[in-house]
Amino acid sequence: MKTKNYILILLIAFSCTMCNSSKKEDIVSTEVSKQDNDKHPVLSPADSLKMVNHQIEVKGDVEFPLQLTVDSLKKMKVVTIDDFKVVCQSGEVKKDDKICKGVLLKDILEKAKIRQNGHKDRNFYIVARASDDYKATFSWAEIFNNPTGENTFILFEENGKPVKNGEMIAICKNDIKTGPRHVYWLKSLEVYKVK
Ligand SMILES: Nc1nc2c(c(=O)[nH]1)N[C@H]1C(S)=C(S)[C@@H](COP(=O)(O)O)O[C@H]1N2
Ligand SMILES: [Mo]
Repeated sequence: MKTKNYILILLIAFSCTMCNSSKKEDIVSTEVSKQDNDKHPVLSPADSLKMVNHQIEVKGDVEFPLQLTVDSLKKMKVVTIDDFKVVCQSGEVKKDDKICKGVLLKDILEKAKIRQNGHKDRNFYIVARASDDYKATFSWAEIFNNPTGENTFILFEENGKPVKNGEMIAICKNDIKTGPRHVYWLKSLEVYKVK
């Protein structure tokens, strides 16, 4: 009887060490993939030119899908944004614009008209996606029921010149670190309902 218990305890102890070692491996592997994701690939001028879109698509759960160019944005209500800094999550200042021009994301979404089924149907999220598949996410409440809605823009001009890295950039001036939701090479604005 005693030996049986002893073997049982040994077995339990052994399986516990196995669990721990596999957990450690998991942590190591996610750390490695995180590092890879953080790397900023340096593209050749030709490759970065391939990332440029002349129009952005507004699609998903909208009544009027749109294809917007810089010219079509200029025909909407253009706003001027002063002193916009792009700050990476690391704290590094990546860009310091004295003046930019753009259109409110809110105005674009109102034009495309989110397909809402009654006033309680407001659990939507909006993905600003770039050609390199970099993306940022906004929520319906942030844009339509929060001051962030008055601070989220699609830019087409920086310091009196067309924007670099594509023709349009999504930004959120309200963010603490503005780098993450600064989406250059912008390709689409996608509206989805939370399932
Ligand atoms: N399309 C695209 N937009 C992007 C990124 C990216 O990799 N691709 N990097 C983001 C990050 S991490 C930061 S800090 C800012 C500034 O990045 P930059 O240093 O490449 O200008 O842009 C953001 N927008
Ligand atoms: Mo960043």
